[in-house]
Amino acid sequence: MPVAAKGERLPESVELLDIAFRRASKATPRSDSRSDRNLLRARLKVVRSSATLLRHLRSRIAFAERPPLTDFQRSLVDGRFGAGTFDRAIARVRRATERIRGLARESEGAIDRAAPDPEAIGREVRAFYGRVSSHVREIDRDLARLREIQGFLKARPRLDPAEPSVVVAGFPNVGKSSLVARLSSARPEIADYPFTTRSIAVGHADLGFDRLQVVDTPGILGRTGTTNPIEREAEAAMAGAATIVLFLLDPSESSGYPLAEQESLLARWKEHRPDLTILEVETKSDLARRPSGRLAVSSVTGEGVPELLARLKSMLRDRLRAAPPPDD
Ligand SMILES: Nc1nc2c(ncn2[C@@H]2O[C@H](COP(=O)(O)OP(=O)(O)OP(=O)(O)O)[C@@H](O)[C@H]2O)c(=O)[nH]1
Ligand SMILES: [Mg+2]
Repeated sequence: MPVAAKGERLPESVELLDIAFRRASKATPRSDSRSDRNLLRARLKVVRSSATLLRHLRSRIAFAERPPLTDFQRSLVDGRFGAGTFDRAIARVRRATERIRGLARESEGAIDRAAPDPEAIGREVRAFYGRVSSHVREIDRDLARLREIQGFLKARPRLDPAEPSVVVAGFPNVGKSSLVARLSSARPEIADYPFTTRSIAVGHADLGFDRLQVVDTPGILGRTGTTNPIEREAEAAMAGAATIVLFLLDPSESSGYPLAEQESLLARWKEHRPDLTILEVETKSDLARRPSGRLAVSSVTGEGVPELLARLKSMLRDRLRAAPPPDD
């Protein structure tokens, strides 16, 4: 049995091969003829070990297939792990399962042809184990990645793609979570320092005709080349927003960030993603007000919140009207 140093996890491929080969070695075919038993045992080894491997590999990718990832989840995964990483890992695992299936078929034929020579049969089984092992070891990093991605998604809310959603975004500490708590059922942590929110969270708001998913995100600084995974998660949520991005600006600057920097982040997003529907809102209106033409809200006094909800409602109604009729 493979041994790992204390506290260290064995690579999934090593564990998996160990289980598959151990299970296969317990094959005890019944037959009066010794040479029949030899042949059957060898065939069973191939069939059982490949079946165990295939079952495990299929279960490793099942989380991404039943049901398939939503566009929003895909955006989060691409943002965190790099675009294409997920697809590549899935494709490589699928390819390995096909190769193992093919190898098993070929080996069964080769074993039959090698019979009744016990040494030749043994050689074929060992050759099968060797080839299968190298295919499984080759996808070790992909298996580890997929495990990581599965854990990441498990810790994130799953948005319903059939319901509208609004992603609340902006610089750190500008009052995103406070507004999410005002608008929805979510009860996020609120504190007077940046990066209080570390990952996305979702609450629901009742708009009368629809249930709106309100997504809280970590703050974004948007400095080129220095984004950390927490910021990337917020950017991915914004980029993958199904319906509306609520971009918050804090003109009081009590967040600690100059308004000019917040404005320039907003301008960059508008320039690079003209396809997004962005609603610009100024926060902390109890502390600072200025004639900007934007909606102003205060999560402390509640000022502007009913107007904001009304605006969201009318934007969603417009989208519903603009959307093509659903298929029968
Ligand atoms: N006066 C006033 N303070 C507010 C308002 N909204 C939020 N704050 C305060 O601003 C600070 C930051 O609020 P959060 O809601 O945690 O801000 P955030 O944007 O979610 O912050 P991060 O998650 O760190 O990015 C807290 O001290 C809040 O109490 C507001 O409308 N008025
Ligand atoms: Mg927050």
